[in-house]
This record gives sequence, structure tokens and C-alpha cells, in this order.
Amino acid sequence: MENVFEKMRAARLYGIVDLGYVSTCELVSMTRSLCEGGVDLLQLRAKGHSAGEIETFARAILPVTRDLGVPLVINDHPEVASEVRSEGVHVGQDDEAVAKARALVGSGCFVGKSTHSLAQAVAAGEEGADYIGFGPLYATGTKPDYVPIGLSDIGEVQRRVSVPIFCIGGVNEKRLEEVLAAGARRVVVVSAFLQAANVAVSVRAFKRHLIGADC
Ligand code: TZP
Ligand code: MG
Repeated sequence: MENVFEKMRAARLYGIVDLGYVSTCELVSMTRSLCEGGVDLLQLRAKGHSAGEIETFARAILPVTRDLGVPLVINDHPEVASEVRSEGVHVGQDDEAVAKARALVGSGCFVGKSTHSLAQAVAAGEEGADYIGFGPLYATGTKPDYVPIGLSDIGEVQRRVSVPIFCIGGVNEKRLEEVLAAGARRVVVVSAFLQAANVAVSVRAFKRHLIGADC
């Protein structure tokens, strides 16, 4: 894959194959649908599964993500990212610090961090994250214990944080217009894609809307 850091920086649409919504039997086909639909980055999120299981899942989907040229990001587990040589790893506020994750994955793997407020976003930028997730913007069943932060800080985060900012949490095609109007440029979508009747069609339509907003 060409320079994965450049691919990550160019990414606008970040999908997550989340085992809260997808059975292990569907993992590979769902990965294919998301990638064929047009996600620019794909995260493997498997809460409640062991590192060994996540490594197995990652090895199952890597041939698909590589074939379709989509960087794969492993959530929560830098040691798994290192083992399978994924293109990226993602850590949360309660996971390894960015420097520790980077030491585990090496310099060829980008490191993203979840943030849930303007202060956390600024701190993650200073900590050296290669990108940040910012949200949840809206209440979401994918992260039910988190208070939504709304749209009002998106513009300020864009001004104060220089790394790519992926807005996340309850984003769907109906809300896309207002998320973009609030200043977002990059978004993450989980349940709206994973619960769609036709995943690839849904991703393709969303991407057209997202990119079309540039014109
Ligand atoms: N981090 C902040 S919100 C969220 C994560 C992982 C879940 C986003 O999922 P959805 O289904 O797109 O609201
Ligand atoms: Mg985490």
C-alpha cells in the first residue's frame, strides 16, 4: 500500500466493522461491502473479545482491506496491530498513551486517539496523535454511556488541532448536512452503515454526498 500516512490524511470517510453489530460469520463480507462502498479507512472494533481473537479477526479481513487498498486500523490493541502489521491503531482515553502505542507499533503505523471534548482534542494533538476522533456528536447506541457533545465545538477544534479530525457518533446521511455545516470535513459512521439494508449502496450514497459537498 502506498504511504499509509498520506492515505489517512486524505481520508474523508472512516468506517468501523464493529462486532457489536456484525457476527463473526459476516465479518469478511461486511468488510468487503464497506470497502467496496468507498470507506477510506476501516477500523476493526471488537469490544469484549480477547487480543488473540482480535488478531484472528484482523488476519481474516486484512486480505480484503489490502486488496481494496483501504488502511486497516485496530482498535484498543497496539500489540495486535504490531503483530498483524495493520496500517493504523486507535486508542481511547483509557488505553495506552499515544507514545506507548507508537513504541509498540513502530513508525510505519499511524496512531489515532478518541477525544470527547475540545480540551481532550487539543491534548491529543499535543500528545502527538496522527489523527483524532471527536465525539460522540449525537447520542448513540454504539457508545451508550457517553454524553453527546453536540456540534458547537467542531469549528474551534478545527482551528486548534492541526491533525485530521474525524467527527463521530450518531452520524448518518440525514445528519450529514448539519455536521458539515458545523465545520466537519471528515466523519466516522458505524451503525448507519452496519444496519443498512444494502451496506455498499449506503456507503456509496453517503460518500457521494460527503464529497459532493466540496463542489
Ligand atoms: N466513539 C465515539 S462515538 C462512537 C465511538 C466509537 C460510536 C459511533 O457509532 P455510531 O453508530 O456511528 O453512532
Ligand atoms: Mg479503546
